[in-house]
Amino acid sequence: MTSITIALSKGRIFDDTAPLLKAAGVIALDDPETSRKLILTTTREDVRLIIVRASDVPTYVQYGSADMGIAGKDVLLEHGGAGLYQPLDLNIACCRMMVAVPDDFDYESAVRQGARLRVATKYLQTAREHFAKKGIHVDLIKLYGSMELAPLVGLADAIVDLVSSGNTLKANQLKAVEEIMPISARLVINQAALKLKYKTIQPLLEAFSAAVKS
Ligand code: PRT
Ligand code: MG
Repeated sequence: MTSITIALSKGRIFDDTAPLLKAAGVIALDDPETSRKLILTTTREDVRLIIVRASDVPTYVQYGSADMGIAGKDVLLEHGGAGLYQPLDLNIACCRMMVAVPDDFDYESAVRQGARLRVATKYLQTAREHFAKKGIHVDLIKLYGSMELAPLVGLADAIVDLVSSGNTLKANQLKAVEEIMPISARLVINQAALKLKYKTIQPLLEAFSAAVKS
């Protein structure tokens, strides 16, 4: 029997992925929110799940410790995608990558004047590429979370972050001024595993694909 390991993060990715996994007959035997187990067996003897940090999913799949994984496009862009086959947009965990500034900051005029902006973000690659394309001069400051705080305490003029409802921006007197791109979660597959385990992976891929469409 060929066994498949799927890497995913708990929280919104796990919640949104559960119905897709179920369509392929995969139901975790423990709840990752309450269990401390990092390896979850499932209703399918040949499929197990490993629970990792969202930003670590591509790494586990790249090195073949997981055959497949589910990761946000934001995470995949920062990782670079080496060794990963990305066959399917799962259309889950959707949000938008945005530039945001304090309510009272005139972003348009700062850009027009060619001001050098300090931008705090977890998404260095994506931010660098975006501002370079627009010809906006930036100093990027790497943060690991809670980017919304940075402009409030003078660390940055702007942030690049994910926005879904917009409530976090609003609660911190920030406004979105530019959309960089829409974001959703993707299925990623280790390129070598795809070849070696094709007979097991292909039906899983088809089940996910059908579940996404329905
Ligand atoms: O939390 P951890 O540090 O472990 O990692 P993570 O934040 O990368 O993981 P997680 O589970 O929070 O997010 C996993 C994936 O969900 C991300 O990689 C995105 O692809 C996707 N996703 C979808 C989001 C959001 N929506 C989202 N709203 N990820 C984060 N957010 C955050 C955002 O950063 C901001 O702080 O939610 C806040 C904004 O939400 P609103 O609704 O107030 O606009
Ligand atoms: Mg988070």
